This record gives sequence, structure tokens and C-alpha cells, in this order.
Amino acid sequence: MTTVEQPPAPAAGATGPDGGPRRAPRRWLGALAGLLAAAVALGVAELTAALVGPASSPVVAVGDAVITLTPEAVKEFAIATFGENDKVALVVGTLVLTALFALVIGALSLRDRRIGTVGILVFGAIGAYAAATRPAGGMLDAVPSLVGAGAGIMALRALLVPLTGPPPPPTSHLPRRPGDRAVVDRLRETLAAGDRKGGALDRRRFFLTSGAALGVAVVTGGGGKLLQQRFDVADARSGLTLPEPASPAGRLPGGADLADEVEGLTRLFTPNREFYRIDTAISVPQVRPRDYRLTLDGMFDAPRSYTLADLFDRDDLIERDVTLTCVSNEVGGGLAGTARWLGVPLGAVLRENGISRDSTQLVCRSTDGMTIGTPTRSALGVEDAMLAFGMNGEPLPVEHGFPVRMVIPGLYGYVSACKWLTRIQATTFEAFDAYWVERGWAAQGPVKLASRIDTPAGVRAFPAGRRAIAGVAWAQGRGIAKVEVQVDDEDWAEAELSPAVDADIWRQWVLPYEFRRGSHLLTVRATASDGEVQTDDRAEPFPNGASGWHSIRVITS
Ligand SMILES: Nc1nc2c(c(=O)[nH]1)N[C@H]1C(S)=C(S)[C@@H](COP(=O)(O)O)O[C@H]1N2
Ligand SMILES: [Mo]
Repeated sequence: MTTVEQPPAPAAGATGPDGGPRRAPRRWLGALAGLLAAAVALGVAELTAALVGPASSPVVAVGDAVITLTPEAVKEFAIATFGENDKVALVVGTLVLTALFALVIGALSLRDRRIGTVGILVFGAIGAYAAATRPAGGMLDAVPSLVGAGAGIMALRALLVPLTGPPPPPTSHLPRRPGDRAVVDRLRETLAAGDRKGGALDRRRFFLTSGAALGVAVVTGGGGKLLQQRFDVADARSGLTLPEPASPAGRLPGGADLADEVEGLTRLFTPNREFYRIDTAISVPQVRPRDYRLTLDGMFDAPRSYTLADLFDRDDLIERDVTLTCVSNEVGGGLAGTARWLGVPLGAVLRENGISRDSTQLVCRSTDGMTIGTPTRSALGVEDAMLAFGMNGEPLPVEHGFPVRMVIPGLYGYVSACKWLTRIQATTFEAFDAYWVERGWAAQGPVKLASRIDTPAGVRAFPAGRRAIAGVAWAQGRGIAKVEVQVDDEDWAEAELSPAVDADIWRQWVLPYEFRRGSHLLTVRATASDGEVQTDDRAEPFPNGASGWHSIRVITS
């Protein structure tokens, strides 16, 4: 005779009247229920994020948190493997993990629906925590994850009903006296019998509920993403007219861009669309021009703040050509680009606020909480350092820091080029470690002398004969004096350089060469105008930039 103390037979584990197992299909339906509930949770969270702000979306917030927590070595690997799609890869990875987790908790919920509730709550809590503790986040940012979790739990419960039948009556209400055991047994018998007959598995109702859940997920998720566009500043950006510089960039000499003649050579100026992008922001910060403020504080006599109009209206605007480089760039890599920047001379702004002689570091903060530690010496001493708001004749693209970023020729971006710049705090290196320095990157980041071969590219064979070997070389602030190329073990041959435009931008080089049939090793090295010859010592990007000669193997047929 069964007693109340004995565990009841699991409702979902029953065997069909024919003796065939029903476990497997039901379990899969449970997993599907979990997946749909997760989709509803994420969809509703996106819709809620359309009220709170795109960065409060749990997927974005968790992705951001993963970026913050990931060790530098893994991040380097991700940048090397996925390039600028590193963030897409991260979001996809986050979604795949979420889906797997949802499948498991869905299947387990058949046994006990509390597992589903707790599982979704755990996920919601992770999203809420990640969103609220972002550098620029607050309690409100937790709301989308929590509302999403609530919706996910309701969806899961609705989906479980046709799979398991109605929830069992609470046992605390069941009679406890020994004489009433019979009643309890009969009740259990009835429930179990219903299950054995398959009566508790209502496929039709399950699929109807599933369809509804899918609809809710698609409509809330898609609608949420659409509504989040109300935060976009693209329209405000294209409505801006850039001011004229008091000091325009130098005129380009005729024939300045050798890429006009040499196929496969990097263009002198990188179009904004093709400009490399490196940052930690999954959801690109959207800063409205009219809300923009640049605040100065710390070691200044009389620090003030600036609106965008304050910056646009100045009469000391400069326009300069500068090559920006990322410290993560590998030897021969593409994380460098050249643009014509327009903005305010940084030194002038620092001086007019009475910056202290004792400040050694400027902590530059972006609206998304990034901190970039810039040497005060460079900010004051590098002539063309600027607060840039124009890039190649347009307002800064949103991904490149709209409305205002810093640009300092000669320093890697991670110590100089804060995008979405909103605050400059004058301090010292002892007082504060900025984001990348906390992660082991060098506090000082002067750009290393570098050169690379753009063409021929080492992937496809080409016919023997005369052909240009060409590429770019950079030594920001100093300029390139000489580029030499070595083919196999021949002598180094000096390449022709593009006309000197500005010491702060890269220089194109070309060497026409008569290729014999076979396989050849090409190597390039540059010399800066101060006489430094590019070192052959190989260094990885971490912790202060790659070095070594770029070599490629090509095959001619
Ligand atoms: N706010 C913010 N600014 C940032 C970064 C960032 O992650 N967040 N990355 C820096 C790095 S490492 C580089 S190399 C440059 C890249 O600028 P770009 O994306 O316009 O090429 O921006 C710098 N400024
Ligand atoms: Mo960088």
C-alpha cells in the first residue's frame, strides 16, 4: 500500500499503455518550452529596454560584462580571430549559451516547475546585475532583465500546463489523519492514471501556446529593437554643419596618393566607413548634440564645462591629417587608419582652465564609462593634439566617438583617443589606473615605428614579371625617411616614397620589382626621419605594441 511519505511517481516519466516510452518526446517538448520562454523573456526585455535605454538590454549588458571580465589574452585572441566582428561573435555566443541553458531548464521543469522559475530568475538576476553595475549604469537599468524574467516565467508556466496537466493540488491541504490515506491514494491514482493515458499531454494546446509565445517573442523583441532606435543620434548628427577651421590642413601636393596608380595599395586617407573600429561598446553610445557636455575637473585652477556649441564656435579650430593606430595591431595588421580631423587644440583648452604643472595624467572618460589615461605632457606638448568633432569632412561617425573624441598624433588610441569624450580629469599616474592599464597594458603608449606590405598579398599566386611591391609605413610625429625591401637574400632595395604630406600620417612606398618564377620571401623595414631604423625584434602587441619586420611569402607562376 502506498503512503503519503513515499515519493509520488513522476508525472512526466510515465510509460504509455502500449509500454512504449513517452519520456523522450515529452522531454523534448519541455526543452522547447524552455527555449520559447527564454525567447519571450529576451523579447520583453528588449521592449522594456526601449524605455530605459539600449545598453540596459540583458544581452548587451551581459556581453559588456563579459568584455570587462575577459582576460586580455582571450580578448587579443578574439580580436585576432573575429577582427571587428568580435562583438558580433560575443553576442551570438551569449545567445547560444542562453539557449542551451533554456533547453535544459525547460526539460527539468517537467518534473518540477519550480526549477524553471528559479532558472529564469537566475538568468534575469545575472542580466539585471550586469546592466545595473555597468560603469555608466544605475538601478533603473536592472528593470528590463527583471521584467523579461517575469514574462519568461509566465510563458514557461503556460507552456508546461499542456505538457504536465494542471499543477497538483497543494499537499498541505490534503488530509493527514491515517484514516484519510485512502482519499489521498485515490487522488494520486487518478492523477497518475490520467498521465498514463496520455491525457495530461495536450499536444494541440501545447503547439497553440507555443505559437503564441513565439509571436510574443518576435513582436516584443523586434518591436523593442525598432523602438530602441529612438535613442539613435544619426539624424541629429547629419543635421549638424561643421564650422570652418582657423587653421586648415596643408594642401596635398599633386600625386600625393600613390594608390591612384598602384592597385592594392592602402589609400592615403581611409574612408570613414572603412576606418578600423576598436572599443568595448556593444551598444554604441548615442550622445545627443544638445545634451553634450565636456567637463574638466581635478588639477585645474578654474575648471569649466563646454557645450558642443562652445567648441564649434571657437576661433582657434584646427584641421589636421593624423594616422591613428591601435596598440593591438599585429605586425602587418590593419588596425591603423588616416583621417583629416577637425577640432579644438587640446593644449589651448587645458591652458585656459589653468592646468596644474603637477598633473602627469589626464583621465579621459566617455559616456559609457571607459577611462583612458593620457600623459598630460603629450596633451600639452604635441602640437596637433585635439578634441576632434570632424572626421574627413563629416561630423565624427557615431562609432568613432560622436560628438567629440580626443586625437593625439604619436600615441596609440588606448592612451589618447577617448571616444564619446565627456570628462577630462587632470590627475597623476600614481593616483589612478585607467581601464587598459588596470588590465596590464603599459601606461605609456607611444606608437612604434612600423611598416607593412599591402601588395602583392601573399594569398594568391601571380605571374612572374614586373610588378609593384607597395605598402605603408608610419612614424607619427617624426615622419618616415626611408623604406627598404628585401626579396629573399638579395640586398635591401630602397623604395620610392609618396610625397611628404605631414609627419603625423603614414607614408606610402612603392618598389617596382622583376619577379622570377618561384616562391619569394618579401620583407620590409622603415627608417624614421630621426634616424631610428625599425627593429627586427619581434614583440607581441601586449603590453605596449607589436614590433618586428613584416614578411610575406609570395608565389609566382
Ligand atoms: N570610449 C572609448 N574610447 C576608445 C576606446 C574604447 O573602447 N572606448 N578604445 C580606444 C582604442 S583601444 C583605440 S585603438 C581607438 C580606436 O578608435 P576608432 O575606433 O575610431 O578607430 O579608440 C580608443 N578610444
Ligand atoms: Mo587600441
